[in-house]
Formats: sequence, C-alpha cells, structure tokens
Amino acid sequence: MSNMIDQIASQLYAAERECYEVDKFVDQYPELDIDLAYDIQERLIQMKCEKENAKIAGWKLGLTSKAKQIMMGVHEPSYGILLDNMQLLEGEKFSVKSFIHAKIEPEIAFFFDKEVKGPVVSVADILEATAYIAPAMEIIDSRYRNFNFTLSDVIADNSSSSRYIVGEKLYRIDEVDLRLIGMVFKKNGEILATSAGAAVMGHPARAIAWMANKLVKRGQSIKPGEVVLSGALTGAETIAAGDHFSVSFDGMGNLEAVFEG
Ligand code: OOG
Ligand code: MG
Repeated sequence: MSNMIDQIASQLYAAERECYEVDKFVDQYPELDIDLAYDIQERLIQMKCEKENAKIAGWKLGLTSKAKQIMMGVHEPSYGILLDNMQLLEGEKFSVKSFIHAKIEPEIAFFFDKEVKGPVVSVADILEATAYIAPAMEIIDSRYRNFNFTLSDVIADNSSSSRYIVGEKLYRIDEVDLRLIGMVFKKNGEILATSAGAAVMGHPARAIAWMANKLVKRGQSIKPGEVVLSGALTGAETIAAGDHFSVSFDGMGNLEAVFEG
C-alpha cells in the first residue's frame, strides 16, 4: 500500500515539475478510495516541502460550488494544501509556460488568527477565528489528461492546486455580508460570470467548517496564521498568454492577474 502511495505521489510530482499530463489513477488502482487519496496528497506535500524547501501556508477548498461540481462531474467537495511557494503577488506578470493547462477562478481568502479544530465546527466558529478576508484568485492546473478525474484522483493531486493570488487590502469579516456579497469576474474587460458568496455551499465559511470537520479525522486542524481559499464562486476559465483577469467584490475592491507567454 505504501508503495502505491509513493508511486502515485512521485508521478504527480514529476508531472507538475516537468509540465506534462498523466492518466487518472483509479483505472489502474481500483482500490484508490478517498482515504487513500488523502494519504497520497499528504505524501505529495511532504515531497514538495522536502525538495523545494516549502512550508505549509494553509488550505484550499475545491468543488464547493454547483458551477464547479457540474463542470467537473464531481458531486462532493475536496480540500488541498497551500504552500508558501504557490503564492503569486498581485501586479507581477505571470508566465503561462510554467503550467500544463491552467485555469483561473475567483475565490474569497480567509486569514485565521485562532486554531480551528473539528469535529463540530460551525459557521460561527469559523467567523470567530477569522482575522481578515480578502479577494483572491486561484490558478488550478490538474495534472490529469484533459482535466479529467474522479474525486479520488483530484484529491491525490492536491485538488488541482497550482498558484494563488490574494488581494493586498484585507477586510474585517463584519465589513461585508459573506453570503450576499456580489462578485463580477472579467476576462480582457468582458464579463465572464457574476456570482455571490452563497454560491459556495450557501456561505463560504460553511465550506471551511466542512473542511475543519474532515481534517480532525486525519489529526489536523486550521492553525493560527494560515490562509484558506474557500472555493471558486464560478466555473474556472482557461488561461492563455496575453489574458487579463479581474475579480471585483462588493465592498472588497478588486484583484487583477495578467498572463504572458
Ligand atoms: C478541482 C479544484 C477545484 C475550486 O475552487 O472549486 C477548486 C478542479 O476543478 O480541478 O479549486
Ligand atoms: Mg479553487
């Protein structure tokens, strides 16, 4: 079993480093269930931390909105780990060369200043432990051929995480209504999608509570100082060289990302 965990984690790591696609693993390993998938994710993160001298920065939710679940044909959320070397700074130009077939999606980032530990975390507990929130965008880049996977595959692949960008201005949780907060997502000046916070499981903090309650089964928790991306509010959009994306939130300003060849 540990051999299979190492095998899959190494293949996913190599695919990311050298920018190529791999076939999903469930066909080859039918025993690959959700628990094993999180074991692989943990092994993959361990490898990255060792080889890249990276540190854990926080967590990300995946597949929390209906738009994303329908898009990917998966009907349950997942989570992944964010490392410090995955963060990009707003205003930098990002090269598409380092990606396999990246997509971008609008998110809300939460910064925690208290520990959050399951198994009975509520939305109120998440809000109470949150120091600040900020607009964010996530760049996802599934290592699977044609972005095609099952829930177990995507979990093993750290929920497709690649990079993330967080707005430089932070907001207090009581400055906005996270359920009703409106959002406009644009590409090259044209509206791609509009949404509201409630698109993420009825309330973005509900998605984080869901994760905290899952994490406890693996002996983990959200730690003070960590950031959590609460999940895309719309479907993800493919990135090409020359593209310019922006996300604006009611009462929370906007965030831009520019890509070059
Ligand atoms: C999985 C990751 C989804 C989100 O915010 O929904 C995700 C994928 O769609 O590749 O990060
Ligand atoms: Mg995401």
